[in-house]
Amino acid sequence: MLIQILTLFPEMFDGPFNCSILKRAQEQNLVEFRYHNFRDFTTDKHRMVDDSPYGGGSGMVLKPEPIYRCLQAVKKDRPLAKTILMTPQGAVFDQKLARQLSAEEHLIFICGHYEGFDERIRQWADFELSIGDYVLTGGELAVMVVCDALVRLIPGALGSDESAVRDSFTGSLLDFPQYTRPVEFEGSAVPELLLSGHHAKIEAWRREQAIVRTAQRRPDLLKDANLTEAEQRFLME
Ligand code: 6GU
Repeated sequence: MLIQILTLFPEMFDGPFNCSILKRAQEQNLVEFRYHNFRDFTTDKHRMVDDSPYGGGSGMVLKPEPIYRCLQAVKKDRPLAKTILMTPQGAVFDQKLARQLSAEEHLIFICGHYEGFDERIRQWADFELSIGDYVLTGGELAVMVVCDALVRLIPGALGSDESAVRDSFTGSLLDFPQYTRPVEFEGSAVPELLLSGHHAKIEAWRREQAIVRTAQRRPDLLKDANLTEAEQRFLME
């Protein structure tokens, strides 16, 4: 998978994209990131990427030309790449979108910055993404979140002992509680059942815990959770 990122701040990606699973996925050639600074596509001597808004008002607006030229260059040999504009006005990113995007061969992300961008930029994107209802100073951190979530879903990105199959949200349930050694710590013990070796009982307990936890913390997720009738009755009790 090739992910190309149009950004004024490519250096922001240095640390986060060179650790842990993202680093390993690149070393295994499962994903390649290329960064393009659209300031390099300006033609004026001040290399201006933004300007004041028509109609007045405070703040600066990203100009269309540098982003257009950058996008043309990036898409030249890959015209079918999906282009995604990062903006708080976009569709809110979730695990389902992460799964869909992880199956793409090639993605292009455009990071907005400053107060906004010229409206004409919108038409060059296939869709717009947000990572939630709060305002970031730019799309870079949002792209990192999106890329982290989708790269770990590429087959082979997680080791055999890390599994994306039973993640929270894959079945729309939150994770069950997990424990590791020691069996007792500061007066707090690991549930007996987990030490019993009873795999079927442990699986049943985990499923029940996940359901209860989801009902308590995120009841909105239950509608997509495919609960059995018995589980639904259990929740009503
Ligand atoms: Cl994609 N961009 C910005 N600037 N703020 C955001 C966002 C994106 N998603 C949530 N907040």
